[in-house]
Amino acid sequence: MSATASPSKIGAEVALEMYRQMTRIRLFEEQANELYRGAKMPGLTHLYIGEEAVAVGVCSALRRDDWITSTHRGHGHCLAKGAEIDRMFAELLGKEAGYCRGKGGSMHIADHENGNLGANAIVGGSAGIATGAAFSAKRRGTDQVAVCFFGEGALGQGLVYEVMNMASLWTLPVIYVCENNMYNEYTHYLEATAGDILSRPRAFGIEADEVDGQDVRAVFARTIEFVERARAGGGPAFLLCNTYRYHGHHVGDVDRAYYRTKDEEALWRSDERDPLRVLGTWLLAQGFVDDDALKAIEDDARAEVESGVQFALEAPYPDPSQVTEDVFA
Ligand SMILES: Cc1ncc(C[n+]2csc(CCOP(=O)(O)OP(=O)(O)O)c2C)c(N)n1
Repeated sequence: MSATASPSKIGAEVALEMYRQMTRIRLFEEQANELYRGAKMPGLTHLYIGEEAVAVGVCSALRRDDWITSTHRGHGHCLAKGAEIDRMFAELLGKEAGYCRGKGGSMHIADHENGNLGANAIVGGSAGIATGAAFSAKRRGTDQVAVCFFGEGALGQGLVYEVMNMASLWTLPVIYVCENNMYNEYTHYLEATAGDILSRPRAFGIEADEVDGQDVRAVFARTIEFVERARAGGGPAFLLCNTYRYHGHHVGDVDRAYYRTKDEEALWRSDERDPLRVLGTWLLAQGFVDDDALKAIEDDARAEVESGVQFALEAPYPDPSQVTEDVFA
């Protein structure tokens, strides 16, 4: 591990920005849940609460012109890569001001200006897009890097292995970030994923490692190393982040006792594992902040979320005449 990448060397400015981003994501998601519960959002959504350190740790290691591809649980990735809260809410509510002019919704938010090539409702689907972006960067001779976020459920999809094979053969600048929140919908991953996860990328000659996905500093430090290596022509990498989703598979999955226990949920929500608490405790211990400063960050994020959702609720829907625009068949 290089000196600059060591978690203990991460300075106050970077750590505080990561805390701010994780807080924004947490509060955005809580508000998205309220929109669903208040029947103000069409359809449903998959909350990222509990996993914030993965998106923020990874995206903090990227440049704006680096790419990401995301999943059905993608709000955290979009925000961490630079999306604005008001346009995110507008997209969730199907409004014209949204990132896809209201036609994408929660599971299809793309934000090319910030390097987000899009969320994707097809499990594993975005692996091909990220690998293609990395291929494009290599062919054009840029030093951009692509990151592919996916849940461990995508490890059952053949596409992921086809593209890892190509990425290794062609030394592509792509990083596969597996967010193992332990459940594929309502099934524990050990019932669906055979053997050792890291052996899979390693079989293709891809450098692979795992980190505590609740510790944003650990995620950030390892990602920086992989990104620097990929930028310098060192090829693909695979980062397994062990994490947990606090809520159900989607917002309607409220009765979870038949597939996981309340004790397990409480353990992951504890001060020792909650990603915001883990970073907040570290910031306080380092003397970088006091309780008031953390509270101020939360207050600012809450105000941003409140004005963002108000903007979206009041924003107009697209005109019906646009219904066939941007439709490809
Ligand atoms: C190809 C495909 N198969 C099945 C589904 C239905 N489905 C949606 S989410 C999901 C589970 C995904 O689990 P995981 O990849 O671990 O992500 P997580 O929800 O845990 O973030 C499934 C099976 C789908 N969207 N796409």
